[in-house]
Amino acid sequence: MARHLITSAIPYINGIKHLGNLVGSQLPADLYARYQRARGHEVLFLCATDEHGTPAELAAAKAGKPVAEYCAEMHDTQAELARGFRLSFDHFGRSSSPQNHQLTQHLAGRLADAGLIYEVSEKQVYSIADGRFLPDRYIEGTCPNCGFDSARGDQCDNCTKQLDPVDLIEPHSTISGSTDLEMRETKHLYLKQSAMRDQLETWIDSKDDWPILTTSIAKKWLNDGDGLQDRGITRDLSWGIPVKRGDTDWPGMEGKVFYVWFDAPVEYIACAAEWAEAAGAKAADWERWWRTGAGAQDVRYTQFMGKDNVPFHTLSFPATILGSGEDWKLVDYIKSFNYLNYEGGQFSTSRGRGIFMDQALDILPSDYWRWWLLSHAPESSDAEFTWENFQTSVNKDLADVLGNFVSRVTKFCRSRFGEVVPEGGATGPREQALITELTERLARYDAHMEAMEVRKSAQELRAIWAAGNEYLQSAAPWAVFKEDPEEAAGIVRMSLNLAAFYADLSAPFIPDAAAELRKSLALDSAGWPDDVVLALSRLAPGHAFTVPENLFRKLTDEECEDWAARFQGTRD
Ligand code: B3M
Ligand code: ZN
Repeated sequence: MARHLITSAIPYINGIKHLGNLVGSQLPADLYARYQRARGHEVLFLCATDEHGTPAELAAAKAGKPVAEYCAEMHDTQAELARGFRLSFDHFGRSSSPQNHQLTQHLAGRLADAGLIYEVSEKQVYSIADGRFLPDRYIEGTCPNCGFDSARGDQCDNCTKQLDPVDLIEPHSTISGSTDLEMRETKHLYLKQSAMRDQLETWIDSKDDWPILTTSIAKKWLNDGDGLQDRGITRDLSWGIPVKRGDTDWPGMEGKVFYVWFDAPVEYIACAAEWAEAAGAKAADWERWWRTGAGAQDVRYTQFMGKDNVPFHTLSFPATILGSGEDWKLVDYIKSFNYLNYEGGQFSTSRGRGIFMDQALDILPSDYWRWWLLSHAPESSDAEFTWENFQTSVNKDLADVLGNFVSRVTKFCRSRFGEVVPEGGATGPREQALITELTERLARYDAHMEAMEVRKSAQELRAIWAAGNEYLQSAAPWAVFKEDPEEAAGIVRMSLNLAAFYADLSAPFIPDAAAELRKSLALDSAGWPDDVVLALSRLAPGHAFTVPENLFRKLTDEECEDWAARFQGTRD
């Protein structure tokens, strides 16, 4: 039994996430976590809300609420939506937790002790109209790297370059829109990432199995300009983790907080501590996942994220934990994603364009979305959601292939043999051929799931469903029954076992439908088939079942047109 630590990028607290956010990290991480659990491995799957920085402050201001109150409410909302999408986190934490405060301050202290933090007195953008400094998202302008005109102070969304507010061309305040900005003196802490360049490069070079998307972004920023730049890790904000050196004050840093991207990845560790505390467990219980001295050298750690988050996970966060000189576990594999677009443009949180997690669940059960999103995951390139494609995929894959197969075999069995697995009939060449095909396909499905090839896994699963449909179609027990009820019984038994096989194999993608199917078939436990022959004899003659409700319904042209009109812009 292996041990898998799995984290998804932690979503910003600043509002309900859209489906593009969901498919870029949390959903594929859930697929992988469910798969590894089903294979019998020990899994710790963590996610949290990212509650600091300008995104949180700006969203709270917009909602007219104190930021702490806004974050607490939005955390609950996001947790509820995560449950709605059946994201199977072992813990959904908060980067504002006491554990993260403590650990972030501790790591900063260790970095300072190691000589990796220095103080810089620098001029920063100050807005006269707003009476404050303008860090990160409080300022926007044109990206000096690619010319994108709404680059934020900390990063360009278009080219992923990490920026400093002073880099922006024609900057303005996002609070007031004012361009009446001046440079004022303020002191900040910098992390000497440059000193760790070689160490980071050696580490990244050792990861020859990482996806190209991950390593190409890491290398790009490792070699950008003169090499890895040092990063400011503090901000003039009131909401966040106060700058301290361990638990002692940091002279000159009063009233400042750590930069959100400094504390957010630390939450991956702190979240494990939150998980242990919530479970009434001891420190040793989470440290065995995170500290190599406590057993984490045996852990396989996988992170999931959108491509814009890659620089922070391949460079900044490893710099923090390597620089601490402590025995923290480094990530083993980073699975990153491109973007999902919506009907010929981008999803847009600010313009309300596209489908948001709450709206999606209002109109259809989560399995419909999980299936489409995962089977169209933006892996090798950006992907696009269209209602037409969604309708086709739901109707063909879920309703016509899987749903129809289950419905046909269970209803036919009920009408001829009752709701019980029939006796009689033997396996012949037709069944042998099916078993051979399924054995090959199962091996491929396992290999793709293991490799986190999300689209290929979905394709293989669909092919496994289709193989059952074709078998049932050509074996045609309804026709055989008239001449040879014995033989028909054998076909039906095989088909009912196929349905059971599908319940297990499909669960990581469509957990609710799989659970319903298991319940109807009275399967006592969830399992993972190692051997197709054994798996297809799981339901013995005499085993009682009930015909399930239709697992999936078809989407009509009319409703898809209505939804397309409803989600083209501005939230209701
Ligand atoms: N909150 C950005 C995002 O949600 C950021 C990820 C943090 S991961 C430590 O895409
Ligand atoms: Zn740019």
